[in-house]
Amino acid sequence: MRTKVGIIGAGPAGLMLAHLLHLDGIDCVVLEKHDQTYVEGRIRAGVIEQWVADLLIEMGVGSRMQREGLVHHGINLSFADTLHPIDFKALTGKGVTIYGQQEVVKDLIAARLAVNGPILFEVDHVDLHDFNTTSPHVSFCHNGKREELVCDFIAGCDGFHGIARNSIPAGVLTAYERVYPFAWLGILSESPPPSKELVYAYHDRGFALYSMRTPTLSRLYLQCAPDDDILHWPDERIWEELHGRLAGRTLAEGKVVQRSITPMRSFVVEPMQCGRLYLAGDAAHIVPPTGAKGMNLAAADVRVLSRAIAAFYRSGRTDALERYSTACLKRIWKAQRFSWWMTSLLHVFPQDNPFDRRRQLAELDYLTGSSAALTSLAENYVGLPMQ
Ligand code: FAS
Ligand code: PHB
Repeated sequence: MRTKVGIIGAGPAGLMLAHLLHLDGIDCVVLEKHDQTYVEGRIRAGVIEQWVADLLIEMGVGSRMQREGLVHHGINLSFADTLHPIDFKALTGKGVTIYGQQEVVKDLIAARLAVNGPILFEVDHVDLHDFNTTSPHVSFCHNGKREELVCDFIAGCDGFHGIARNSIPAGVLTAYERVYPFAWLGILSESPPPSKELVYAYHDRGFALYSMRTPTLSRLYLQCAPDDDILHWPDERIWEELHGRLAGRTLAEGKVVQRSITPMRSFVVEPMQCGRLYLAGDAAHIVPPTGAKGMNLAAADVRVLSRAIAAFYRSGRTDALERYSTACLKRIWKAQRFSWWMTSLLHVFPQDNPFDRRRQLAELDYLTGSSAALTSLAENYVGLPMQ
């Protein structure tokens, strides 16, 4: 098999890259280890920054998002028994779109299949070779047969637990990491959310987030212990905590149709490339979901990578490819800072003492009373301008 770009992983990063390259007339092949149903059923992010929503529409894969997505003009902060609405539209002129990551993935896979773009599901034993040469290749098994994909570039879009990052020789990458002393227990519940827009709650009993997928399907999160077991969280206990941590609103209960516990970490590797292998999305960086940046950063990486690859095929120029890491890392570290700040502001840290609680409450009080501080929160949340 021969193509221009071999893409490992059919998550938001890999699929968006494939469609952006297709729109530039550049051939690529997507290799995914799971089957289509699994990939399209995975519950993850739900907040799409304004420029990402605009890009999905520009790419021609945004029509269902425009029909079914929820456009929000702000969020709410809940603390000290009070709910504080924050109007991003008034502060920045922008908002966000609430539309499940798996819906974005479904739309991108449908677009890929509609243009007969090669996407192979259920591949395994994926190995990357010779990416320090001008003709890298990928070996893998598909339908029990060993295959070889020869290409000009490899895009490692295979997430945090993928093989691409680990294929880079030791000593090339530097990793930066912070692991948080808590996790998120997330549920999907057939119930209306407590507010039309998201509620981020700071409470002595721990953080809580009241998000949604539709006006009748809520996505709710609770701060829990990092090694907590989902079996220790029967529905009654989950609802008791969700009621207990919410101020100024009543919460309707419903049937819990999905539940999971997600560890919390901040992680970045530098550089995000080695020879003709380019890392994008969670393969290169992880943010705690408090800032809702995960999927949006993946989109930013492949926006930069697709332009750099297109410049190479258009004019043989390699400068944008050489600058790929530097260009992406500027945005990634700002998103890391914002996600760490939101996480530090809104979670209860086991090692903290009553002084820290008062400090967090004072910061929330300052934040909700200062247009300067609110504007900083708003512009980071809706998405900083793409360079
Ligand atoms: P992904 O992990 O989405 O995709 C990588 C793909 O590569 C997967 O389909 C995987 O199966 C495939 N793959 C892996 N190894 C492979 C191999 N060897 N061969 C072939 N394919 C391979 N962000 C938020 O903003 N809000 C949230 O609430 C939120 N919740 C999250 C919950 C969880 C459990 C996780 C893990 C992440 C969550 N995130 C959230 C962050 C999430 O949105 C990620 O940032 C986003 O999925 C990143 O997209 P990709 O980089 O495409 O990686
Ligand atoms: C979600 O809807 O899944 C969601 C929203 C905001 C976050 C994280 C997750 O910060």
